[in-house]
Amino acid sequence: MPYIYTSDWHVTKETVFPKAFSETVDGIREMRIRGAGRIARSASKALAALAESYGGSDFSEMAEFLHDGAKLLLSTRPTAVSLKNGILFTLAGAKEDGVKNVGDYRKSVVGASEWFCEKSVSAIDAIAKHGSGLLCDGSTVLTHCNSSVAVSTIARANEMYDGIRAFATETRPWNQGHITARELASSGVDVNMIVDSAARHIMEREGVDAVFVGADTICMDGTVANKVGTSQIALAAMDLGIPFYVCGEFYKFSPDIKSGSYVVVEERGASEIADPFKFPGVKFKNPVFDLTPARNITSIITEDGAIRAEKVAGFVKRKFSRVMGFEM
Ligand code: RI2
Repeated sequence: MPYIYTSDWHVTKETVFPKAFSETVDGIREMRIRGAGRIARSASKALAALAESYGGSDFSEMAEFLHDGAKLLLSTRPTAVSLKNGILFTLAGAKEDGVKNVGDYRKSVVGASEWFCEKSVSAIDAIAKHGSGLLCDGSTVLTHCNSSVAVSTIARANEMYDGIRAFATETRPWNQGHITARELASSGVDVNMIVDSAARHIMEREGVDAVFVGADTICMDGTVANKVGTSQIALAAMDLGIPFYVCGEFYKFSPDIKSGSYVVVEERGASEIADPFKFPGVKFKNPVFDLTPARNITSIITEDGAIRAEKVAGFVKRKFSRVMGFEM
């Protein structure tokens, strides 16, 4: 295993962080900053700013400061591996290169953050290109939640072809589908918003040709953790013979999560579902992600092209060893 995945992130003392850093941490935790890609880039930029804010000259102290910051960021959203990968890609390079002084460390972290943010954004464009190529004039698609890469894919298809139609689930309880519907509409896509439970019916009656969703974590066995409800849509798509595509940039893959049973599924508060005081005696359960097995996924569209979900392990081995320069 590469050392970065066995790193022991720990807070060794009470650390005081700059206000802007704490605002990013709170923003991710409270979902003002959301979407697997955005939280990864925000965390990476926050660490770069933290490196720049360190005013001392003690390398070990700076390393501890950044690792305490990383630990705090990691605690905000437990499911999306994008967050962990964004942090690791930002901090790991310096250790790889044996950096030992404050100035070089700062440069390394800032440079790695710029590299990661640029690569993660260009991956979205590449996936949109590959994904839109799977559609044609008159295609009808369905998407769930708000994935920047799924939205970009549909918007690009709309630029390339005539008569593209989209259905966006509202995505309870946070209604991220409202964002999707607005984004697609402002890109000129003919979009309908539907309630989540209408997905199967719409797929069948409206002639949906393909489903595109994003990913929060892609396990080595091809299981995909994404917004709760995704796995039911995948099942319905399979039942109806409709291709189900997951859009996944390199940092949505997790080399150290073998299968879905190892994914920590975030559970959020009852008040996101309803006002608990209006339901005396009722308990609430609010898992915000679910797990779609590889067998229900047609393919995972990466920046390098589409791969079969069952082939994730080989892709990760090639991709991560090329990007990070280490053996798995
Ligand atoms: P992009 C979101 O999580 C959704 O699950 C979405 O599919 C995923 O992140 C990927 O988003 P949340 O933060 O990186 O809304 O494709 O809980 O934008």
